Amino acid sequence: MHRRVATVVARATPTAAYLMPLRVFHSVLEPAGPQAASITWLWWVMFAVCAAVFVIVLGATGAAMLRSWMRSDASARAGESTLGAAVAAGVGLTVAILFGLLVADIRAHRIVSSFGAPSAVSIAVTGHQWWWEIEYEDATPSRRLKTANEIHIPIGRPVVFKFASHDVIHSFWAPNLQGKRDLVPGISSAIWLQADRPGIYRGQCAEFCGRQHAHMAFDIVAESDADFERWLDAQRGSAREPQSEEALRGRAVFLARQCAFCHTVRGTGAYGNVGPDLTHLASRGTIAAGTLPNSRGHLAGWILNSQTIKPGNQMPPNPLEAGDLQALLAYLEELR
Ligand code: HEC
Ligand SMILES: [Cu+2]
Repeated sequence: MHRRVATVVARATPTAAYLMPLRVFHSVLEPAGPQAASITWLWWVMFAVCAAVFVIVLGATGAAMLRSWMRSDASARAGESTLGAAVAAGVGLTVAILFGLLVADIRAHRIVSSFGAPSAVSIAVTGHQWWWEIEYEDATPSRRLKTANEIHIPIGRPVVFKFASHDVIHSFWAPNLQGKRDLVPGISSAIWLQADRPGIYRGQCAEFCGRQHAHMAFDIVAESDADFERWLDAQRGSAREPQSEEALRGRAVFLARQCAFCHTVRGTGAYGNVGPDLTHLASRGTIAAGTLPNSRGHLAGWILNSQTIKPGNQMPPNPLEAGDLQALLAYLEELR
């Protein structure tokens, strides 16, 4: 079932082809970790109780209509004596049901909001209009690393997410793994979550944050410990040295244009932080917060004029001469 659904979702959210089979349907009803499972459980409890109440109320209404249609005056008077008892039973049942749902709600909330075992992985997420800045924290500053929009986590271990916002209120929501958490400017907050099985879990900003709010998605890639550590090590490294003449020229273009004012490519002297860190851009499945697949053609379109793709975003158009553009693309594609 996952696979069939995955191809449907693929059209909506681009992913690197080799990762496709891992894409999981974006849904609260397909939980992949303990926090999401408790939310799903609560959803089903509410659904079952409300469905039962709905059927009972409709049944009682139908029965009452049928009786009033068939009854004589004498039986109407007899009915009045049972009316008080029926109302009392209804009120009692309602209170009991609401109390039961309250208990279920508190149970789910405790699981969702409790912090588990001390976790080795701590990820700071900062919301920007309209992308996600991701920083892996580490006690050793040189081992901290920044990336954007694609979050890797190990499976079977709790991961702490710490939230902040750079501008307006955003909301971090990966429905298969956790509930929503708002990113409010000036206020820091945290959640923890855990993924029990490998997969790519789509997330989406869930609080209207401006014109491109709908184009503010992210991916959580849950993988084995070994894969995760390999990924971390690769991401910690500085940018690769250009491997070809063309890429070398591309780096010169990158550094000569304003790109470096807004973007960081570690190891090159580009240390801007208005836009996403591009040190390992080519390792990511998508660009512009899940808006486009990370392919050469899409990158070219984005760089020339991102305003036609995501109007209003903070990156200005870059009219580049064809040779410079090709060189720049060759360089960016080497940033694995
Ligand atoms: C004024 C700041 C600014 C300048 C100058 C700028 N960018 Fe950007 N860039 C951004 C912002 C902000 C984003 C994120 C936009 C979004 O997703 O909403 C971005 C996104 C990108 C992305 C997608 C990254 C990802 O992982 O999603 C690429 C690639 C990129 N820029 C390349 C370039 C190149 C190459 C240049 C120079 C020719 C450049 N940028 C110039 C601000 C800038
Ligand atoms: Cu947002």
